[in-house]
Amino acid sequence: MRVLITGITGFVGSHLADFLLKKGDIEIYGIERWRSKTENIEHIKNRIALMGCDIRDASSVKKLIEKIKPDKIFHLAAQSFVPTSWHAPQETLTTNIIGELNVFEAVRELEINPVIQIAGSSEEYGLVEEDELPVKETNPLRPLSPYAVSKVGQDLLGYQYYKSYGLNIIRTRGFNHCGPRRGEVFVCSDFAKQIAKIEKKKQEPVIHVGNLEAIRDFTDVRDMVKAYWLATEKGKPGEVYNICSGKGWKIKEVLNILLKLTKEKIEIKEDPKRMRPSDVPVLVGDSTKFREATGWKPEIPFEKTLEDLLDYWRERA
Ligand code: A2R
Ligand code: GDD
Repeated sequence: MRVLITGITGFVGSHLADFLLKKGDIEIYGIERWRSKTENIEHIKNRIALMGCDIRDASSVKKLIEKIKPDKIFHLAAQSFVPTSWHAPQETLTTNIIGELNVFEAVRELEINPVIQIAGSSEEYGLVEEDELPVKETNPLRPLSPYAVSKVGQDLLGYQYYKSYGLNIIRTRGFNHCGPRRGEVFVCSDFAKQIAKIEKKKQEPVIHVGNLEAIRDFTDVRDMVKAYWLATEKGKPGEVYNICSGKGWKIKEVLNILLKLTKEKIEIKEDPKRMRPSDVPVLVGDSTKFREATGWKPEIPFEKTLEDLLDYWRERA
């Protein structure tokens, strides 16, 4: 089987490649840009095929897909950081929506029909009312950032290409996920990295934080990539599935778990620059539909995920 992972140099893509390599019998293709950092896939670089491609460039995407003729595509490449989407809304919408359009159009024009997984997001739900929790796939989408809008666009474009052209598109809405290799700007990594630096005396014993009141539903990335695989094996084209643990954690609790893993005495300081123009207050999901379709359930406890993430940063601080 030939599998293409867009976004293989990123957090989720690199873990998905690890997972597929363990399965065996799969040729893995990934894309890189000339300035891509390849640290996340350094350990597997001789076992995967990397090809140059920018997802925003239709001709580059078409040539890539024509060469590989993949059986499955995991479309993970994206501008994935919510705050950046306020500073660079156009780049976010272009990369995420037009990038995906380029994949669909290439597949359509080449008259191939691989299974395509689209990495949507819990951010698509945005503002969720108390009585709508835990959120089901049928909940209204009320996105609160340009990033969230871009993911709604990706999601609906996936639906439309399935309906109009019969493309084998399966949409997943992943709730928050973390673990080793998580980009340093995202909350768990940001806090863990600061703690690791404090331990090495490279930062004063003060941790800088944003909105600690938000509530998020976390899954370990290693469970998340298993779910993405199962989505392509057992999910139904045209359908959309929530992937989540079903448990909400206040960001303050996340910070407290991490602080318990260190002996350092650390002061907490709110940083107004880390506040968002509008932050989604609470996202906790219901993944019954996905669990019933695939038998998936998350296995790694969140505390273990945070421990592994802190160790990851300790090795790098
Ligand atoms: O920045 P790069 O060159 O290392 O590649 C990133 C890739 N990417 C692109 N690839 C090709 N052309 C582009 N114009 C382009 N822009 C970004 O997407 C990297 O490999 C990946 C993003 O990785 P992370 O920021 O670590 O995201 P993560 O957490 O792995 O998220 C995966 C998916 C995304 O669609 C999120 O929106 C969703 O899960 O939550
Ligand atoms: N990044 C960050 N830094 N977030 C903070 C901080 C901080 O110092 N302090 C509090 N937070 C809060 C944010 O305001 C947000 O409510 C929550 O922590 C999570 O923020 P992020 O880790 O940046 O993730 P996200 O929820 O915005 O988006 C991530 O999850 C989505 C759902 O899976 C990204 O991975 C998206 O790409 C993904 O779609």
